[in-house]
Amino acid sequence: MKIALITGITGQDGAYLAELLLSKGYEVHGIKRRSSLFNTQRIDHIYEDPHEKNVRFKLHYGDLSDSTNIIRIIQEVQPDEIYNLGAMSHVQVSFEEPEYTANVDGIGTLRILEAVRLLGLTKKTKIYQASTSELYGLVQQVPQSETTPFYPRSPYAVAKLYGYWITVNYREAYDMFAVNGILFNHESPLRGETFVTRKITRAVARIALGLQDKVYLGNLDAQRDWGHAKDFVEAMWLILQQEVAEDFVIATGITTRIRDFVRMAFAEVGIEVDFSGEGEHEIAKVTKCNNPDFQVEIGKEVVAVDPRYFRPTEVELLIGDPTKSMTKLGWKPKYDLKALVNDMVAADVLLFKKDRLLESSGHRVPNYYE
Ligand code: NDP
Ligand code: GDR
Repeated sequence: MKIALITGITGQDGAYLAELLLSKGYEVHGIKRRSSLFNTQRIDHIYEDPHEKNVRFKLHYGDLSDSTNIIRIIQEVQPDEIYNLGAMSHVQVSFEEPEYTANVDGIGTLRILEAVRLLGLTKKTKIYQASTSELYGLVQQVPQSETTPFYPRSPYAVAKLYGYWITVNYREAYDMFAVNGILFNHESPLRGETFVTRKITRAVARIALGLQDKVYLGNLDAQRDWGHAKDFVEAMWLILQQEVAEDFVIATGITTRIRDFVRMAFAEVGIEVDFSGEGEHEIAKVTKCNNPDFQVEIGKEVVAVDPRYFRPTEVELLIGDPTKSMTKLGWKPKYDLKALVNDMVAADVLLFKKDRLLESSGHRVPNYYE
Protein backbone atom coordinates (compact mmCIF):
# COMPACT_ATOMS: atom_id res chain seq x y z
CA MET A 1 0.00 0.00 0.00
CA LYS A 2 1.41 3.40 -0.99
CA ILE A 3 1.59 6.08 1.70
CA ALA A 4 0.87 9.74 0.89
CA LEU A 5 1.31 12.81 3.06
CA ILE A 6 -0.75 15.90 2.19
CA THR A 7 -0.04 19.34 3.64
CA GLY A 8 -3.11 21.59 3.38
CA ILE A 9 -5.45 18.59 3.65
CA THR A 10 -8.21 20.75 5.18
CA GLY A 11 -8.26 23.00 2.08
CA GLN A 12 -10.20 22.63 -1.18
CA ASP A 13 -7.57 20.63 -3.06
CA GLY A 14 -6.45 18.65 -0.02
CA ALA A 15 -9.99 17.35 0.48
CA TYR A 16 -10.47 16.24 -3.15
CA LEU A 17 -6.97 14.77 -3.35
CA ALA A 18 -7.39 12.79 -0.12
CA GLU A 19 -10.64 11.34 -1.48
CA LEU A 20 -8.93 10.42 -4.78
CA LEU A 21 -5.92 8.76 -3.11
CA LEU A 22 -8.13 6.77 -0.72
CA SER A 23 -10.12 5.53 -3.72
CA LYS A 24 -6.82 4.35 -5.25
CA GLY A 25 -5.98 2.32 -2.13
CA TYR A 26 -3.44 4.68 -0.54
CA GLU A 27 -2.90 5.22 3.17
CA VAL A 28 -3.39 8.97 3.46
CA HIS A 29 -1.82 11.20 6.12
CA GLY A 30 -2.63 14.87 6.40
CA ILE A 31 -1.28 17.84 8.31
CA LYS A 32 -3.90 20.04 9.93
CA ARG A 33 -3.38 23.22 11.92
CA ARG A 34 -4.58 23.63 15.45
CA SER A 35 -7.51 26.02 15.48
CA SER A 36 -9.88 27.22 18.20
CA LEU A 37 -12.82 25.79 16.23
CA PHE A 38 -13.08 22.55 14.25
CA ASN A 39 -11.54 23.18 10.81
CA THR A 40 -12.03 19.81 9.12
CA GLN A 41 -15.47 20.36 7.49
CA ARG A 42 -14.14 19.54 4.03
CA ILE A 43 -12.79 16.14 5.11
CA ASP A 44 -15.22 15.09 7.83
CA HIS A 45 -16.95 12.68 5.42
CA ILE A 46 -13.73 10.66 4.98
CA TYR A 47 -12.56 10.90 8.58
CA GLU A 48 -11.97 7.53 10.25
CA ASP A 49 -12.13 6.92 13.97
CA PRO A 50 -8.46 6.50 15.01
CA HIS A 51 -9.59 3.89 17.57
CA GLU A 52 -10.62 1.52 14.79
CA LYS A 53 -8.25 -1.04 13.26
CA ASN A 54 -6.78 -0.67 9.74
CA VAL A 55 -7.38 3.06 9.56
CA ARG A 56 -6.19 4.45 6.19
CA PHE A 57 -6.78 8.14 6.90
CA LYS A 58 -4.71 9.85 9.60
CA LEU A 59 -4.33 13.47 10.65
CA HIS A 60 -1.33 15.07 12.37
CA TYR A 61 -1.15 18.50 13.96
CA GLY A 62 1.42 20.65 12.24
CA ASP A 63 2.38 23.87 10.54
CA LEU A 64 4.62 24.66 7.58
CA SER A 65 6.36 27.35 9.64
CA ASP A 66 7.67 24.71 12.09
CA SER A 67 10.68 22.74 10.78
CA THR A 68 10.98 20.27 13.65
CA ASN A 69 7.30 19.41 13.39
CA ILE A 70 7.63 18.79 9.64
CA ILE A 71 10.72 16.63 10.11
CA ARG A 72 9.06 14.56 12.85
CA ILE A 73 5.88 13.95 10.83
CA ILE A 74 7.80 12.92 7.70
CA GLN A 75 10.01 10.63 9.79
CA GLU A 76 6.98 8.97 11.37
CA VAL A 77 4.96 8.63 8.16
CA GLN A 78 7.82 7.63 5.76
CA PRO A 79 5.68 8.72 2.80
CA ASP A 80 6.11 7.50 -0.78
CA GLU A 81 4.53 10.74 -1.99
CA ILE A 82 4.24 14.20 -0.44
CA TYR A 83 1.76 16.71 -1.85
CA ASN A 84 2.70 20.16 -0.53
CA LEU A 85 -0.62 21.98 -0.86
CA GLY A 86 -0.46 23.95 2.42
CA ALA A 87 -0.23 27.72 1.87
CA MET A 88 -1.58 31.13 2.71
CA SER A 89 -3.34 30.97 -0.63
CA HIS A 90 -5.20 34.29 -0.90
CA VAL A 91 -3.49 36.75 -3.24
CA GLN A 92 -5.11 39.90 -1.80
CA VAL A 93 -4.48 38.85 1.81
CA SER A 94 -0.79 38.32 0.94
CA PHE A 95 -0.48 42.10 0.55
CA GLU A 96 -1.60 42.40 4.20
CA GLU A 97 0.56 39.49 5.47
CA PRO A 98 3.62 39.44 3.19
CA GLU A 99 6.15 38.12 5.69
CA TYR A 100 3.94 35.30 6.94
CA THR A 101 3.13 34.38 3.33
CA ALA A 102 6.85 34.23 2.45
CA ASN A 103 7.52 32.05 5.47
CA VAL A 104 4.77 29.51 4.80
CA ASP A 105 4.52 29.49 0.98
CA GLY A 106 8.23 30.00 0.25
CA ILE A 107 10.32 28.69 3.13
CA GLY A 108 7.62 26.13 3.96
CA THR A 109 8.45 24.41 0.67
CA LEU A 110 12.14 24.38 1.57
CA ARG A 111 11.28 22.83 4.95
CA ILE A 112 9.58 19.88 3.23
CA LEU A 113 12.42 19.35 0.74
CA GLU A 114 15.10 19.68 3.39
CA ALA A 115 13.30 17.30 5.76
CA VAL A 116 13.21 14.63 3.04
CA ARG A 117 16.93 15.17 2.35
CA LEU A 118 17.94 15.15 6.04
CA LEU A 119 15.97 11.96 6.69
CA GLY A 120 17.69 10.17 3.81
CA LEU A 121 14.43 9.72 1.89
CA THR A 122 15.53 11.31 -1.40
CA LYS A 123 15.26 8.02 -3.31
CA LYS A 124 11.99 6.95 -1.68
CA THR A 125 9.80 10.05 -1.40
CA LYS A 126 8.38 11.91 -4.39
CA ILE A 127 7.38 15.54 -3.78
CA TYR A 128 4.64 17.53 -5.53
CA GLN A 129 4.82 21.31 -5.11
CA ALA A 130 1.60 23.33 -5.59
CA SER A 131 2.89 26.00 -7.97
CA THR A 132 0.57 28.48 -9.58
CA SER A 133 -0.33 30.47 -12.68
CA GLU A 134 0.14 33.56 -10.47
CA LEU A 135 3.87 33.11 -11.25
CA TYR A 136 3.18 34.49 -14.75
CA GLY A 137 1.71 37.70 -13.30
CA LEU A 138 2.25 40.59 -15.67
CA VAL A 139 1.52 39.25 -19.14
CA GLN A 140 4.66 38.31 -21.10
CA GLN A 141 3.01 36.00 -23.63
CA VAL A 142 -0.21 34.02 -23.98
CA PRO A 143 -1.19 31.26 -23.70
CA GLN A 144 1.16 30.62 -20.77
CA SER A 145 3.13 27.38 -20.91
CA GLU A 146 6.00 25.65 -19.08
CA THR A 147 8.47 27.89 -20.96
CA THR A 148 6.77 31.27 -20.43
CA PRO A 149 8.87 33.66 -18.28
CA PHE A 150 7.57 34.49 -14.80
CA TYR A 151 6.73 38.01 -13.52
CA PRO A 152 5.03 37.65 -10.12
CA ARG A 153 2.73 40.48 -9.04
CA SER A 154 1.99 39.84 -5.35
CA PRO A 155 3.78 38.75 -2.17
CA TYR A 156 1.93 35.43 -2.63
CA ALA A 157 3.31 34.95 -6.14
CA VAL A 158 6.82 36.00 -5.12
CA ALA A 159 6.76 33.46 -2.26
CA LYS A 160 5.50 30.78 -4.66
CA LEU A 161 8.30 31.71 -7.06
CA TYR A 162 10.79 30.73 -4.36
CA GLY A 163 8.84 27.50 -3.82
CA TYR A 164 8.99 26.77 -7.55
CA TRP A 165 12.72 27.31 -7.93
CA ILE A 166 13.77 25.60 -4.70
CA THR A 167 11.85 22.54 -5.90
CA VAL A 168 13.70 22.63 -9.25
CA ASN A 169 16.98 23.17 -7.42
CA TYR A 170 16.55 20.19 -5.08
CA ARG A 171 15.61 18.03 -8.06
CA GLU A 172 18.80 19.01 -9.88
CA ALA A 173 21.15 19.14 -6.86
CA TYR A 174 20.09 15.94 -5.09
CA ASP A 175 18.46 13.97 -7.89
CA MET A 176 15.14 14.01 -6.04
CA PHE A 177 11.74 13.37 -7.62
CA ALA A 178 10.53 16.89 -6.79
CA VAL A 179 8.16 18.53 -9.27
CA ASN A 180 5.93 21.55 -9.80
CA GLY A 181 2.37 21.48 -11.00
CA ILE A 182 1.74 24.99 -12.34
CA LEU A 183 -2.01 24.98 -11.83
CA PHE A 184 -4.32 27.65 -13.19
CA ASN A 185 -7.37 28.65 -11.11
CA HIS A 186 -9.55 25.74 -10.11
CA GLU A 187 -12.79 26.01 -8.24
CA SER A 188 -15.57 23.84 -6.79
CA PRO A 189 -18.35 23.86 -4.21
CA LEU A 190 -15.49 23.46 -1.67
CA ARG A 191 -13.73 26.65 -2.82
CA GLY A 192 -12.89 29.11 -0.03
CA GLU A 193 -15.70 31.66 0.36
CA THR A 194 -13.55 34.74 -0.33
CA PHE A 195 -12.22 33.70 -3.75
CA VAL A 196 -14.16 35.45 -6.47
CA THR A 197 -16.02 32.48 -8.01
CA ARG A 198 -17.34 31.18 -4.70
CA LYS A 199 -18.11 34.71 -3.51
CA ILE A 200 -20.24 35.10 -6.64
CA THR A 201 -22.01 31.71 -6.47
CA ARG A 202 -22.80 32.21 -2.78
CA ALA A 203 -24.16 35.70 -3.47
CA VAL A 204 -26.24 34.48 -6.42
CA ALA A 205 -27.81 31.76 -4.28
CA ARG A 206 -28.48 34.18 -1.40
CA ILE A 207 -29.92 36.89 -3.68
CA ALA A 208 -32.17 34.35 -5.43
CA LEU A 209 -33.39 33.11 -2.04
CA GLY A 210 -34.04 36.63 -0.76
CA LEU A 211 -31.31 36.49 1.89
CA GLN A 212 -29.07 39.23 0.43
CA ASP A 213 -29.57 42.34 -1.71
CA LYS A 214 -26.34 42.66 -3.63
CA VAL A 215 -22.67 41.71 -3.81
CA TYR A 216 -19.68 44.05 -3.95
CA LEU A 217 -16.81 42.96 -6.18
CA GLY A 218 -13.48 44.39 -7.35
CA ASN A 219 -11.91 44.23 -10.82
CA LEU A 220 -14.57 42.83 -13.18
CA ASP A 221 -12.26 42.94 -16.20
CA ALA A 222 -9.72 40.38 -14.96
CA GLN A 223 -9.65 37.16 -17.00
CA ARG A 224 -9.07 33.73 -15.53
CA ASP A 225 -8.67 30.20 -16.88
CA TRP A 226 -11.02 28.31 -14.53
CA GLY A 227 -11.26 24.54 -14.16
CA HIS A 228 -12.80 22.17 -11.64
CA ALA A 229 -10.68 21.15 -8.62
CA LYS A 230 -11.80 17.52 -9.01
CA ASP A 231 -10.14 17.38 -12.44
CA PHE A 232 -7.04 19.20 -11.24
CA VAL A 233 -6.22 16.87 -8.30
CA GLU A 234 -6.25 14.00 -10.79
CA ALA A 235 -3.45 15.82 -12.64
CA MET A 236 -1.44 16.22 -9.41
CA TRP A 237 -1.49 12.46 -8.94
CA LEU A 238 -0.57 11.78 -12.60
CA ILE A 239 2.43 14.13 -12.34
CA LEU A 240 3.88 12.00 -9.52
CA GLN A 241 3.28 8.72 -11.42
CA GLN A 242 5.63 9.67 -14.29
CA GLU A 243 8.99 7.97 -14.88
CA VAL A 244 10.73 11.33 -15.26
CA ALA A 245 10.41 14.20 -12.78
CA GLU A 246 9.11 17.19 -14.76
CA ASP A 247 7.02 20.33 -14.23
CA PHE A 248 3.59 20.62 -15.87
CA VAL A 249 1.05 23.36 -16.60
CA ILE A 250 -2.50 22.30 -15.76
CA ALA A 251 -5.19 24.49 -17.33
CA THR A 252 -8.27 24.38 -19.53
CA GLY A 253 -6.96 26.76 -22.21
CA ILE A 254 -10.08 28.94 -22.04
CA THR A 255 -10.24 32.32 -20.32
CA THR A 256 -13.29 34.25 -19.08
CA ARG A 257 -13.83 37.68 -17.51
CA ILE A 258 -15.14 37.98 -13.95
CA ARG A 259 -18.15 39.90 -15.34
CA ASP A 260 -19.07 36.92 -17.55
CA PHE A 261 -18.73 34.49 -14.66
CA VAL A 262 -21.28 36.70 -12.83
CA ARG A 263 -23.67 36.48 -15.80
CA MET A 264 -23.26 32.70 -16.02
CA ALA A 265 -23.86 32.22 -12.30
CA PHE A 266 -27.09 34.27 -12.33
CA ALA A 267 -28.23 32.41 -15.45
CA GLU A 268 -28.06 29.16 -13.44
CA VAL A 269 -30.96 30.42 -11.29
CA GLY A 270 -32.88 31.82 -14.27
CA ILE A 271 -31.86 35.45 -13.69
CA GLU A 272 -30.46 37.70 -16.41
CA VAL A 273 -28.34 40.70 -15.46
CA ASP A 274 -27.01 43.66 -17.45
CA PHE A 275 -23.91 45.65 -16.58
CA SER A 276 -23.69 49.44 -16.96
CA GLY A 277 -21.30 52.19 -15.87
CA GLU A 278 -17.53 52.03 -15.73
CA GLY A 279 -14.71 51.33 -13.29
CA GLU A 280 -15.74 51.77 -9.69
CA HIS A 281 -19.20 53.00 -10.82
CA GLU A 282 -20.06 49.81 -12.68
CA ILE A 283 -23.21 48.00 -11.53
CA ALA A 284 -25.37 45.10 -12.68
CA LYS A 285 -29.19 45.11 -12.60
CA VAL A 286 -31.70 42.31 -13.08
CA THR A 287 -33.36 42.38 -16.51
CA LYS A 288 -35.22 39.05 -16.42
CA CYS A 289 -36.21 36.50 -13.80
CA ASN A 290 -37.42 33.26 -15.37
CA ASN A 291 -37.56 30.99 -12.37
CA PRO A 292 -40.84 30.78 -10.42
CA ASP A 293 -38.90 29.62 -7.31
CA PHE A 294 -36.98 32.89 -7.09
CA GLN A 295 -38.74 36.24 -6.92
CA VAL A 296 -36.16 38.88 -7.68
CA GLU A 297 -37.58 42.18 -8.93
CA ILE A 298 -36.66 43.47 -12.40
CA GLY A 299 -34.34 46.49 -12.19
CA LYS A 300 -32.89 45.48 -8.81
CA GLU A 301 -29.18 46.35 -8.48
CA VAL A 302 -27.42 43.09 -7.57
CA VAL A 303 -23.74 43.84 -8.23
CA ALA A 304 -21.69 46.92 -7.40
CA VAL A 305 -17.97 47.63 -7.42
CA ASP A 306 -16.07 48.37 -4.23
CA PRO A 307 -12.50 49.60 -4.88
CA ARG A 308 -11.54 47.96 -1.57
CA TYR A 309 -11.20 44.76 -3.58
CA PHE A 310 -8.80 46.27 -6.14
CA ARG A 311 -5.28 44.91 -5.73
CA PRO A 312 -2.15 47.12 -5.54
CA THR A 313 -0.79 45.14 -8.51
CA GLU A 314 -3.19 42.97 -10.51
CA VAL A 315 -2.85 39.93 -12.75
CA GLU A 316 -5.13 40.88 -15.65
CA LEU A 317 -5.01 37.86 -17.94
CA LEU A 318 -4.37 34.17 -17.39
CA ILE A 319 -4.82 31.58 -20.09
CA GLY A 320 -2.90 28.34 -19.88
CA ASP A 321 -1.53 26.04 -22.55
CA PRO A 322 -2.23 22.47 -21.38
CA THR A 323 -0.63 20.79 -24.43
CA LYS A 324 2.18 19.13 -22.46
CA SER A 325 -0.08 17.72 -19.74
CA MET A 326 -2.64 16.51 -22.26
CA THR A 327 -0.05 14.73 -24.38
CA LYS A 328 2.41 13.43 -21.76
CA LEU A 329 0.05 12.80 -18.83
CA GLY A 330 -2.99 11.97 -20.93
CA TRP A 331 -4.89 14.41 -18.69
CA LYS A 332 -8.21 15.78 -19.90
CA PRO A 333 -10.67 17.76 -17.77
CA LYS A 334 -14.22 16.40 -17.48
CA TYR A 335 -15.84 19.69 -16.48
CA ASP A 336 -16.15 22.74 -18.73
CA LEU A 337 -16.90 26.17 -17.26
CA LYS A 338 -20.67 25.79 -17.61
CA ALA A 339 -20.61 22.48 -15.72
CA LEU A 340 -18.38 24.03 -13.04
CA VAL A 341 -20.69 27.02 -12.53
CA ASN A 342 -23.69 24.69 -12.45
CA ASP A 343 -22.05 22.52 -9.76
CA MET A 344 -21.13 25.52 -7.61
CA VAL A 345 -24.44 27.38 -7.85
CA ALA A 346 -26.49 24.22 -7.23
CA ALA A 347 -24.45 23.45 -4.11
CA ASP A 348 -24.81 27.00 -2.77
CA VAL A 349 -28.56 27.11 -3.43
CA LEU A 350 -28.90 23.91 -1.41
CA LEU A 351 -26.69 25.30 1.36
CA PHE A 352 -28.62 28.55 1.69
CA LYS A 353 -32.05 26.93 1.53
CA LYS A 354 -31.05 25.69 4.98
CA ASP A 355 -30.38 29.29 6.08
CA ARG A 356 -33.73 30.41 4.69
CA LEU A 357 -35.45 27.66 6.63
CA LEU A 358 -33.65 28.75 9.79
CA GLU A 359 -34.57 32.39 9.17
CA SER A 360 -38.23 31.55 8.55
CA SER A 361 -38.36 29.74 11.89
CA GLY A 362 -37.02 32.76 13.76
CA HIS A 363 -33.28 31.99 13.87
CA ARG A 364 -30.76 34.68 13.06
CA VAL A 365 -28.59 33.82 10.02
CA PRO A 366 -25.27 35.60 9.63
CA ASN A 367 -24.54 38.23 6.96
CA TYR A 368 -21.51 37.78 4.77
CA TYR A 369 -19.58 40.91 3.85
CA GLU A 370 -16.11 39.62 2.80
P1 NDP B 1 -6.98 26.53 0.38
O1 NDP B 1 -6.77 27.93 0.82
O2 NDP B 1 -8.34 25.99 0.22
O3 NDP B 1 -6.19 25.55 1.38
C1 NDP B 1 -4.96 25.88 1.91
C2 NDP B 1 -4.55 24.83 2.92
O4 NDP B 1 -3.29 25.20 3.50
C3 NDP B 1 -5.54 24.71 4.11
O5 NDP B 1 -5.60 23.36 4.50
C4 NDP B 1 -4.85 25.53 5.18
O6 NDP B 1 -5.21 25.18 6.48
C5 NDP B 1 -3.40 25.16 4.90
N1 NDP B 1 -2.45 26.08 5.52
C6 NDP B 1 -2.48 27.42 5.53
N2 NDP B 1 -1.44 27.91 6.23
C7 NDP B 1 -0.75 26.84 6.68
C8 NDP B 1 0.40 26.69 7.49
N3 NDP B 1 1.04 27.75 8.00
N4 NDP B 1 0.85 25.45 7.75
C9 NDP B 1 0.20 24.35 7.26
N5 NDP B 1 -0.90 24.44 6.50
C10 NDP B 1 -1.38 25.67 6.21
O7 NDP B 1 -6.15 26.37 -0.99
P2 NDP B 1 -6.44 25.41 -2.24
O8 NDP B 1 -6.83 24.08 -1.77
O9 NDP B 1 -7.28 26.15 -3.22
O10 NDP B 1 -4.98 25.35 -2.91
C11 NDP B 1 -4.04 24.34 -2.55
C12 NDP B 1 -2.65 24.80 -2.93
O11 NDP B 1 -2.56 25.04 -4.33
C13 NDP B 1 -2.20 26.09 -2.27
O12 NDP B 1 -0.80 25.98 -2.04
C14 NDP B 1 -2.46 27.15 -3.32
O13 NDP B 1 -1.59 28.24 -3.14
C15 NDP B 1 -2.14 26.37 -4.57
N6 NDP B 1 -2.85 26.76 -5.77
C16 NDP B 1 -4.22 26.85 -5.78
C17 NDP B 1 -4.90 27.14 -6.94
C18 NDP B 1 -6.39 27.24 -6.99
O14 NDP B 1 -6.91 27.80 -7.96
N7 NDP B 1 -7.11 26.71 -6.00
C19 NDP B 1 -4.16 27.34 -8.21
C20 NDP B 1 -2.74 27.18 -8.10
C21 NDP B 1 -2.12 26.90 -6.93
P3 NDP B 1 -6.54 25.79 7.21
O15 NDP B 1 -7.70 25.00 6.66
O16 NDP B 1 -6.27 25.55 8.63
O17 NDP B 1 -6.60 27.24 6.83
P1 GDR C 1 -6.67 34.60 -7.71
O1 GDR C 1 -8.17 34.27 -7.27
O2 GDR C 1 -6.19 35.89 -7.19
O3 GDR C 1 -6.63 34.38 -9.20
O4 GDR C 1 -5.85 33.45 -6.94
P2 GDR C 1 -9.35 35.21 -6.77
O5 GDR C 1 -10.58 34.43 -6.98
O6 GDR C 1 -9.09 35.76 -5.42
O7 GDR C 1 -9.29 36.44 -7.80
C1 GDR C 1 -9.48 36.25 -9.20
C2 GDR C 1 -9.66 37.60 -9.88
O8 GDR C 1 -10.92 38.14 -9.49
C3 GDR C 1 -10.75 39.52 -9.19
N1 GDR C 1 -11.82 39.96 -8.27
C4 GDR C 1 -11.99 39.55 -7.01
N2 GDR C 1 -11.31 38.65 -6.27
C5 GDR C 1 -11.75 38.40 -5.00
N3 GDR C 1 -11.12 37.49 -4.25
N4 GDR C 1 -12.82 39.06 -4.47
C6 GDR C 1 -13.53 39.99 -5.18
O9 GDR C 1 -14.48 40.58 -4.69
C7 GDR C 1 -13.10 40.23 -6.52
N5 GDR C 1 -13.57 41.02 -7.51
C8 GDR C 1 -12.78 40.84 -8.56
C9 GDR C 1 -9.35 39.60 -8.60
O10 GDR C 1 -8.88 40.93 -8.60
C10 GDR C 1 -8.61 38.66 -9.52
O11 GDR C 1 -8.21 39.31 -10.67
C11 GDR C 1 -6.33 32.11 -6.90
C12 GDR C 1 -5.84 31.47 -5.60
O12 GDR C 1 -6.45 30.22 -5.46
C13 GDR C 1 -4.34 31.31 -5.60
O13 GDR C 1 -3.93 30.56 -4.45
C14 GDR C 1 -3.94 30.55 -6.88
O14 GDR C 1 -2.53 30.42 -6.92
C15 GDR C 1 -4.45 31.27 -8.10
O15 GDR C 1 -5.87 31.38 -8.01
C16 GDR C 1 -4.13 30.52 -9.38
